[in-house]
Amino acid sequence: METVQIKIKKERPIFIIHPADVYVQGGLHPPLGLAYINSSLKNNGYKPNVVDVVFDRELKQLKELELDNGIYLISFSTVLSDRVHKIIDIIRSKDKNAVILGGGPHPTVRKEKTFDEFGLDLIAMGEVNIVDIMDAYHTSDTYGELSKVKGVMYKQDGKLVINEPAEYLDNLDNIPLPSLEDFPIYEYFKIKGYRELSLITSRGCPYRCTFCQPILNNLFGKKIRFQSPKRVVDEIEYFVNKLKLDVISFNDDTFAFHQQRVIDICKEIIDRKIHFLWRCQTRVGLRREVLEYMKKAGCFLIEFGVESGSQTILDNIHKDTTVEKIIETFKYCRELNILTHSFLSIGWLGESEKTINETVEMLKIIKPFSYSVGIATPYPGTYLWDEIQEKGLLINADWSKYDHILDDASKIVRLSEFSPEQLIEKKRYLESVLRKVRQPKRDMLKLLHDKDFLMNVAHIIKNNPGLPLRMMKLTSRFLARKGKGFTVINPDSGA
Ligand code: B12
Ligand code: SF4
Repeated sequence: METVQIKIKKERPIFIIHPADVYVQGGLHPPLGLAYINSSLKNNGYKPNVVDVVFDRELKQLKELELDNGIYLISFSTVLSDRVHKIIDIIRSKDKNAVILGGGPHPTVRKEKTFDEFGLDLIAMGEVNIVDIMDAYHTSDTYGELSKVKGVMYKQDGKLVINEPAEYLDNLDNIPLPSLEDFPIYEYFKIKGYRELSLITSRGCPYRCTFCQPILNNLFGKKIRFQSPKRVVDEIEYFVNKLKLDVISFNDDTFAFHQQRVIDICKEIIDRKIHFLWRCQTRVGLRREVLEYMKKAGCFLIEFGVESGSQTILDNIHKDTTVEKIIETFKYCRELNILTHSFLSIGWLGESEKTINETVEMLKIIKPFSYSVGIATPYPGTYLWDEIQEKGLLINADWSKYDHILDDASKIVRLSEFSPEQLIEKKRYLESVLRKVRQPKRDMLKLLHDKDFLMNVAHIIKNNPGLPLRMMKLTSRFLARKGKGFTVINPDSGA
């Protein structure tokens, strides 16, 4: 007679932990990766508890929770390492049977090293099947079940087991909507001053910028995958209506990679008469026609990974673009009244007085509406990281400094002729140039007179009567901060 193996299900409390800290965070959104995990678990009969400590510096929520026999899921980037240590210490001190799982960029790229660094029980690399993992922890023979789950590594009887890599999902339309509602979204709205969520409509990026790749390839595979325009707009419609959003921020690595798809998404938004404002991050090189559609569909701001105005630097970092394309794209945006944000960075291999001056010359032409100036940072898992390891250039592996927006990043590595102090000086210099050349008030005024924008806002107000007040508050905040921009809201550093 055939023997049937019966899974013995024991309910273990599951905690999804978002370890970010508003005081060291640039950009502020409920975490999408964890929201996707949350929805997959809920759709499969689990009842995860979300613990978002982003506004809880002292980690009071965790300290006050009764923790026993729990399974804890944490997602983190390198810069959050210190905080994750603290969180894990609290969990371990309160719950002797805790099972702590790590995923997201840092564990994915550091792999087995993360076991020693953080004392995790399991590491998920990239797009894993969370339900399979959780099922394994709810059966009598956990390790037997875990051995079948792709994309994880774990310790069994003190020995490291590395399973084969996860297969990437073929069809992104089949993923359930991210369960963002379980995160304190109203707190996020409150601190930002407007009702914004971020969504992601594609996974991966085929480019090979040295400071970014191959992290994305490791997380999401080499092939870029897209949600269909219909699914994208279904998701937009759901969140706009349910949460009465003012703004959506599309956080795809490069939202407009497939330009025809962007046109199709815009047409769908326009046809369905969904009114909201949106922004996205993408590369330069968009056709004017695409930008026209984007504008009509409510896009008011595009964040471009410009990095430098020196072709030498663009080539060194494998940006695969040209200064001419940057200038052209910014020109189109200005003509169409789309605001622009320019991500800039300095301190690359080959950076010199000459390349900084070339960047200054470009800034005088592109005049971005808002900007951030980062410092070349070798995030682990990038080509840049490998290169500096080989060349023995690393000065500091203190993960808390790994945020390219902050001045401390100057102390991680010396790639150029500039010392850390000189780099900070150059950063300030570029910022002062930007303050002189930009025309944010003019850009805003033009936008406030733009027919498409005004029509869109008028429709949004019908749904969201609180919007005018929020816009007034935002405008005064914007003016008080001399128009530095909307995107970054760190109340501590003001970064
Ligand atoms: C959007 C984004 C942001 C947004 C986040 C918005 C949001 N709603 O989450 C904002 C602007 C806040 C942001 C900020 C920063 N970011 Co960012 N960001 C991204 C970006 C482009 C997409 C992230 C995302 O949403 N992915 C989609 C979700 C579905 O994927 P995911 O999070 O990886 O989760 C999946 C799996 O990994 C897995 N998983 C994830 N966690 C876990 C946990 C467990 C337990 C398990 C089992 C599985 C699992 O399941 C998920 C579904 O499959 C990534 C690049 C990328 N493509 O990932 C960079 C990226 C994550 N960011 C990066 C950096 C450097 C930063 C900043 C330091 C930069 C800055 N100063 O602004 C800050 C740090 C913020 C912080 N506190 O961590 C780096 C991280 C590098 C590193 N080694 O850590 C990345 C990889 C970009 C890069 N190539 O350099 N970022
Ligand atoms: S920096 Fe942008 S274009 Fe370059 S690899 Fe990363 S996401 Fe792609």
